[in-house]
Amino acid sequence: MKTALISGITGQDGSYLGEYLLDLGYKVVGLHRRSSNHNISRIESLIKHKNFILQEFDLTDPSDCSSTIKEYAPDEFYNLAAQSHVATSFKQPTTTFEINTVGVTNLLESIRLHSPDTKFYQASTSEMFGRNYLVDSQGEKYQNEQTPMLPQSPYACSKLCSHHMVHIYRHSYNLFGCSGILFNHESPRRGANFVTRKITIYLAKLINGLIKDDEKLRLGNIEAYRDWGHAQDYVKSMHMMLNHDIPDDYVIATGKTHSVKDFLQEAFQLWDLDYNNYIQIDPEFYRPCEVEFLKGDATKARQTLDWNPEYNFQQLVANMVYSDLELFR
Ligand code: NAP
Ligand code: F7E
Repeated sequence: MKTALISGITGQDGSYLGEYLLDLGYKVVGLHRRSSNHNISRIESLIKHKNFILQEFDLTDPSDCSSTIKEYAPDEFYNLAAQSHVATSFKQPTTTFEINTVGVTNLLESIRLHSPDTKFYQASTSEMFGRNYLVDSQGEKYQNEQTPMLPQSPYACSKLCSHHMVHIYRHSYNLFGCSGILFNHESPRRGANFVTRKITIYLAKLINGLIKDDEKLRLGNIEAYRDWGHAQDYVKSMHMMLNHDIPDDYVIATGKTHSVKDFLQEAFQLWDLDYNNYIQIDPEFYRPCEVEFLKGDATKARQTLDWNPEYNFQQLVANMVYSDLELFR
């Protein structure tokens, strides 16, 4: 039985990846940081599984990283732990770097010293491209593994630095390290302060009569474009990367892009509602620097890993809306 360690197990992706690996027959050690209220809502099903262990862990602590790696010497380590909110990273840049960059370095060093055969997955991000894109023969903008990176936030910069650290450990020490450059992926388990979930929670409350007459959905830049996929599809690519012969980096995306406005339109039209009557633009939710356009080209992942997403945009939106409708009924 293979052993996989997953940091960030209480997060959206950690919970789905844990379920996926247990189904594949892995022993899974889920690493979560201590909190005063034991936040395990996303992992209740995992905790009941006989091959699942939940262990306290903080990747900003080098000794914790080193003792955890020594204790399990896992076959695979999936580093999903992060300060993952872009807007928060402008308010907490140092914390963001401590978790997203120094923390990753702690893990890479621990693996190099104590378990060099452990395969390592790093959660890189499309945010690293920032404002850069390539243009295809039809004049369409897109990003792939060849697109130069130009981060626009402390979050993106912290992730780009750890992305390079994985390269350095791969080339210097022959460590099996892969970075998945994942574009936005969402689900009913998405954190409530990301724009998609903020929209579907508001709509579900509205339909269930839980919104006061004058209470609007306050949003920032609704002109931004994102390539939105489903987290359940995306976690499978992480396992595929670590189980390919050669360690490498892959863009994971649907190849379709939609604006925040499109998301609003798609969600509200499920109830024949016009979103314009319910939203209010609020400068509080604008960022000091914005990434305006993301559309990924995942040709390399399709051809090399045989990875393909199952959910399209409409199915993703419907999945999130109907799930929240049930949650707030
Ligand atoms: P998420 O829901 O915000 O989960 C992040 C996880 O990291 C949480 O479990 C959090 O624990 C944990 N964590 C934070 N600081 C920690 C620390 N110091 N020590 C240990 N654990 C810590 O994020 P996600 O959407 O699942 O994303 C997973 C990873 O993929 C992240 O690295 C994110 O940056 C990256 N990513 C996400 C997307 C996306 O669209 N979702 C796209 C590209 C890359 P708490 O529960 O205690 O907060
Ligand atoms: O914003 C705009 C906002 O916070 C999407 C993380 O998982 O994906 C995520 O980062 C867009 C941005 O996601 C609101 O300005 C408008 O243009 O949902 P988001 P993100 O910043 O794209 C990447 C790939 C990651 O790696 C990150 O970890 O929506 N927007 N109004 C808003 N965004 C938020 N959060 N809230 C608003 O009210």
